[in-house]
Amino acid sequence: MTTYVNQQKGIFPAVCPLDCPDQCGLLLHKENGKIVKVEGDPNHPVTKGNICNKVRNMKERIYDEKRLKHPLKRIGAKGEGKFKQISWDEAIETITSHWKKLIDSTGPESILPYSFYGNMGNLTAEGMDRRFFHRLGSSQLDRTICQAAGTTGYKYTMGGNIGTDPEDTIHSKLIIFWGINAVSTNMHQVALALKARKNGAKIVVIDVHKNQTGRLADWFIPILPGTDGALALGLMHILFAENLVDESFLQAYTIGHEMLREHVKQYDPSTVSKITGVRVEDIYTLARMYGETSPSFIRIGNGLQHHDNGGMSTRTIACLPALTGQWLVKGGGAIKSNSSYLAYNEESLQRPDLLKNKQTRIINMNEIGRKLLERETSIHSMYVYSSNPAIVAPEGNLVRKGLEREDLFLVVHDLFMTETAKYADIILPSTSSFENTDFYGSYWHHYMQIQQPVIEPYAESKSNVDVFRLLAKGMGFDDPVFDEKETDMIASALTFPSNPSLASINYETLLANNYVKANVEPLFPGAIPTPSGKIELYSEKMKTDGYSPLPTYVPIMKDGEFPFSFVPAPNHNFLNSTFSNIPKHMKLEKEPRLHMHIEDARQAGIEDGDIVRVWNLRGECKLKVSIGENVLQGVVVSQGLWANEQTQFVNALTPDRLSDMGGGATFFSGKVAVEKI
Ligand SMILES: Nc1nc2c(c(=O)[nH]1)N[C@H]1C(S)=C(S)[C@@H](COP(=O)(O)OP(=O)(O)OC[C@H]3O[C@@H](n4cnc5c(=O)[nH]c(N)nc54)[C@H](O)[C@@H]3O)O[C@H]1N2
Ligand SMILES: Nc1nc2c(c(=O)[nH]1)N[C@H]1C(S)=C(S)[C@@H](COP(=O)(O)OP(=O)(O)OC[C@H]3O[C@@H](n4cnc5c(=O)[nH]c(N)nc54)[C@H](O)[C@@H]3O)O[C@H]1N2
Ligand code: SF4
Ligand SMILES: [Mo]
Repeated sequence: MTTYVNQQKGIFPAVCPLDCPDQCGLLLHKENGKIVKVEGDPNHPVTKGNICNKVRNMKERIYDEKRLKHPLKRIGAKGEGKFKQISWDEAIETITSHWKKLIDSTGPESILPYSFYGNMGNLTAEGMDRRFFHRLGSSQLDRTICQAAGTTGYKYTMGGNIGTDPEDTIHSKLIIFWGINAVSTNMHQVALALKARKNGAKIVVIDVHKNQTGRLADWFIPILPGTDGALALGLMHILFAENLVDESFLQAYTIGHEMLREHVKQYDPSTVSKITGVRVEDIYTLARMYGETSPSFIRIGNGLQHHDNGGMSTRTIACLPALTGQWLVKGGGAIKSNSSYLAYNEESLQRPDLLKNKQTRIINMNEIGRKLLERETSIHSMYVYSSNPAIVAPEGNLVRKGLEREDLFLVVHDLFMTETAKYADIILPSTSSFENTDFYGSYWHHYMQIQQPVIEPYAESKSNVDVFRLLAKGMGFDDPVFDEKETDMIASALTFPSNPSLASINYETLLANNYVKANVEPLFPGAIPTPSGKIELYSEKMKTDGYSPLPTYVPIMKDGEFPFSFVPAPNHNFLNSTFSNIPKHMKLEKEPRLHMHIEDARQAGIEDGDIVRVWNLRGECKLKVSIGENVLQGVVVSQGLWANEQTQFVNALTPDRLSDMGGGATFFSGKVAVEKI
């Protein structure tokens, strides 16, 4: 079946595996059995032949000399990075015999899986691994590091991850990028917005940092971190006061609009201006622009979600399109995530029945450092795959201390010797996605896609699916689910009548077409999957869950006595910490900077290009300052998760507090001091 691998030369379809909403269709050019070029599939309706620089240069990563070639066993001290080569047999035997002993002495819950979406393929990221850990009865991981707060908040309003079809946004006349650095993180939404702009659309960007996306805007609105909910409430105040709402939509498709109308009276523009740093006249202008322009579209990003109040902010912004009836207009509405449209049969893929109704404990991944250090939590072994917690997790110094624990048996499966792998007892080499079979669903566009292996596994590397098969064998699990072929796993995952959007998506249609669009029915009239079946401006469920049932502004936490809000966001040429070790990508990115307002710098006697110490009670790092007016006073921003330099380790400073909803991360709600060295 898998014929691509055997062909030495040709052009083969592929999917970008990275954790990026665009999920591009790719073409891999092969010569002499090796990938020589990666390009965007010109026929893919969303990719349209354009891909980002990161992935155009992907072959640098696939064939980087530093890729792990064999399983390794630690011979030096924890974290020292000294290892010796071992065989797969020895690796699996070492892991499973250790785990068997642990299960006998401290029980299966002393073992914790830790993973995220380093590869978005469903079999790789949440397939065979889930089967294995369910069968093992280990602790489970709550995978909250990315968009958990916003997902929960959006769901209270809209019922699920449902939003506008991005392909329709070429019809929009107003596009608001709200807390998203789309030029770097969702470039095809930018391409669609630029098309709309040619037809007269305005692009507004609301962000704490005037980065590439802000610079592209027709209007950039700077805002203070964590205050977006207040701005949205201020807009609602004006929309109601000036009769810019769509009364018939509110009547037909929402609940709670009368209460909301009263409730938002308190959020007058002058109050909101004081909270957000947005000028009163700008709040009026934006509200009137939003109320008078149709179709209007809001792209809600992760930036505003990574705060103490990220759930409520998202829930609040998600109310805006309902106020103006934008859900009925092609190209109107909002996208937080569209993943519900491509929801597949998780039970069939992940087999939670293998847990046999055991209630195992669940560890929130945002608290991993703290949890590894709590005696009573007693995690004795951690198995890390598709993630790099030593770099990406908050309270980074606690994470490193946890990983250093002499009594923690740590296994890491990755393509590279990551910062996390340096602490491992056993390291396993991973294939890249182009070496595997998998299926992919975007959380932004509406296409499901398939990947068939295009190249041979690199050296002795193995896919996540194959490693979990071996671990299952080693543990003595003879359940047939561990022998199921990838293609059968895909076929049954896509057999899911309860999601009618998948009607024309199955293994065969994917194989024939590489990508197939979901059949998405219009949201109205129909069933919005909230408890009431309507958009919930007032949510009884929120009240039951202990929140204000109406959208309400709740400030972020105090976080010590430090003067600056610290926003360490992603950068353009890395994907989280992925590519931060690839020379080409590092060169393109040059070095991390700390963006600081000119007035703040003047007061602290800091000049452009100075190296400063950025610190708080959690840790410190040293960064080169860029002075300007790209951030408001009182805010400093640095971009990128740099892996190799201890001094540029921004997550040493970030809090591991959980957000208001969904147990989400609060990377951007921390405070720091900045001083010249
Ligand atoms: N090039 C590149 N692309 C990526 C990634 C990457 O690392 N690099 N990561 C991928 C992943 S996993 C994700 S989740 C997405 C994330 O991509 P985005 O959704 O764009 O989220 P962030 O980049 O975290 O933050 C977006 C913007 O929010 C701003 N921001 C921070 N706090 C606030 C606030 O309180 N209010 C407002 N209005 N803005 C705020 C930041 O300055 C930043 O410009 O991107 C994906 N794509
Ligand atoms: N300061 C700060 N921290 C952040 C963020 C931020 O904005 N600011 N963003 C957060 C967000 S939104 C996210 S999603 C997380 C992301 O955090 P992670 O998911 O940990 O992301 P990466 O750093 O890309 O690490 C992915 C790892 O998976 C490996 N990998 C790739 N493919 C495979 C595979 O098939 N098998 C195996 N076994 N390994 C594979 C890669 O080599 C890489 O080392 O980071 C979070 N951390
Ligand atoms: S990282 Fe995003 S934009 Fe770049 S190729 Fe992958 S899906 Fe496309
Ligand atoms: Mo993410």
